[in-house]
Amino acid sequence: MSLSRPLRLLLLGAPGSGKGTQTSKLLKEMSLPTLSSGDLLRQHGDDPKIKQAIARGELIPDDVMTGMVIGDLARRQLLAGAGKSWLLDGFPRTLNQAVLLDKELSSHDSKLNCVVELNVPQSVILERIENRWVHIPSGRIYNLQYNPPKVAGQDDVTGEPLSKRPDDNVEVFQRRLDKYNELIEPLKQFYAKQGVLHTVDGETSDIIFPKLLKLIRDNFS
Ligand code: G5P
Ligand code: MG
Repeated sequence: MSLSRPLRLLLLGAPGSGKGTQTSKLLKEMSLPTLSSGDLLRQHGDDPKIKQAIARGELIPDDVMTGMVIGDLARRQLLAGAGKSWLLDGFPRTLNQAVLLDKELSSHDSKLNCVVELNVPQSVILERIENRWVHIPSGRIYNLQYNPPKVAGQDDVTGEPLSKRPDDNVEVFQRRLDKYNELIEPLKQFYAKQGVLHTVDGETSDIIFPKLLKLIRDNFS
């Protein structure tokens, strides 16, 4: 799909709702720079305090996280003007992060123009997480039922070993979910007021994806 105007997209959704999965599906339809705050932390967050916070399911402080994301967008020259399209997954996830990002993007005339909440029943999510395996260097995601690797335990592209995320266990997952439920409403209100918030519902990523694609096609192509 080609776009007639820049798409600056944020995917919101509970842990395990499929933000990373929708990102990879979208990349098969269009070329789009993407940034997942979780991947960024897992790939570059060598600080033991960051590793510990992730393993406990706690959030990284807003100023640290915002600095990392804005730094990465700037390094990749995605802030260089209003003409670039890109996708954010997992950031912002607090109202404060949203305000800080909004301020930075406003100064580049490139505010988020499409915020999509993936609304998946939380009852179906836990099982997905227990069966998730990841290739940390690329961020590629697998699930033993939904999208298993071609060879058990190995990344499809590099053949390198897959890992379990330290925060993918029942106790930490519940903490992440509780945090999400506590923080999401003010964030949604912030973007609803700007007229850019959309919600797509579905029990599976295959049900959600065509809805997401249609939304983008109807508004940006
Ligand atoms: P992350 O990495 O951003 P979360 O908790 O927001 O983590 P997560 O867990 O990465 O989100 P997701 O990306 O929404 O979930 O879901 P996914 O990986 O695509 O899908 C989950 C699993 O389900 C996969 O195995 C997938 O294959 C499978 N699946 C997908 N669709 C289906 C389906 O239809 N059916 C089935 N059966 N399976 C399916 O953040 C991690 C931590 O980093 C820090 C925090 O500590 C956070 O806890 N962090 C931040 N801290 C502060 N501020 C921020 N902005 C931060 N961002 C990250
Ligand atoms: Mg993810």
